[in-house]
Amino acid sequence: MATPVKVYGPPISTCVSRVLACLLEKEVPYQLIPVNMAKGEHKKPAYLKIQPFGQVPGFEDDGFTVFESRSICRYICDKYAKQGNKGLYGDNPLAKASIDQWLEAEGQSFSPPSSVLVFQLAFAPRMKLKQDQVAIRQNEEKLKKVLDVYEERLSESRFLAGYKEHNIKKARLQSTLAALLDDPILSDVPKKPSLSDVDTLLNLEFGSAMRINVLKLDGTSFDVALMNSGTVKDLKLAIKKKVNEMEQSKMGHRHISWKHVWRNFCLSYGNEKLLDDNAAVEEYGIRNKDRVRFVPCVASKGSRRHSKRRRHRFFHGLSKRM
Ligand SMILES: N[C@@H](CCC(=O)N[C@@H](CS)C(=O)NCC(=O)O)C(=O)O
Repeated sequence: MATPVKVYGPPISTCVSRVLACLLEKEVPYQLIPVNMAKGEHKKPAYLKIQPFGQVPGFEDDGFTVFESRSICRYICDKYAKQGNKGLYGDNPLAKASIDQWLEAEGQSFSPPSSVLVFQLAFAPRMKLKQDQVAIRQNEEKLKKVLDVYEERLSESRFLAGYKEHNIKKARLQSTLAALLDDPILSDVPKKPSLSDVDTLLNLEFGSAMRINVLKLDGTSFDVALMNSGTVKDLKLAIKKKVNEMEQSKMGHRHISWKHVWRNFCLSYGNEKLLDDNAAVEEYGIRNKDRVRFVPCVASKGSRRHSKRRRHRFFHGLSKRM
């Protein structure tokens, strides 16, 4: 039976426990060798042969030594790739690179301020040392910036690091799709098409959907695709999606309050206002390649909650925005 790997140092040290956590995940048997740091054992020549900087952890496997806790973890993951948590260090080059980058960020950006804070806030009082308030403030600031980055990353992904194979395929597909959608021939296709967008576009090809031109207040227009059986409400949704997309593709995306738009404007076809959301657009006589336009609509009395001045500001903004 192979001799267990040796880890030197007290498990209370975060660097030692980092290595222990990795060994446990990879189900690797280990032997924990105590190092009495209070007595300065980590600075003695015998220990310096294992860890030349006189720090814990030290690590030994088959008579070879490795130091630096994160390098020890990488070694463990590579050597014991086929056991325990197999995906711990990534199962493809991109995942590995992602894990490495976050390990570096942890080592270089997170660890320095958090170590100072752990020492100042947890250990200094126990050791009856005076806390350094300046160091605490400065490192809280530094740590906050790092945590903001972590927060941002974790808002879009469950873990800081790693790419699953299917996410890589999805990302590749999305980038190929984005390149394709840059072609002017496909200008109708939304930049992030949903399944129903694709469905509508296919229906456009087969004649069961229509393309409607929408004239804005500033005289410019854009096209939207709508199923032949679509209602006024569907048309409004398609317009909202398209306008939001056009706004997003411009620098400095502005928020449009659609509730207010539809309270003050409606769509019209010819001389008729499309006032019934549930009516099919075909009932208004709208067909493929027809044009609808935005027109001011006098809202019913109950919904006129804004002052004249505020409404004026809103109309003005809308005609500039859209
Ligand atoms: N980068 C090293 C840092 C090691 C480290 O700072 N260890 C601390 C305990 S967590 C230590 O040994 N401190 C005592 C000293 O530096 O003299 C690693 O990750 O292994």
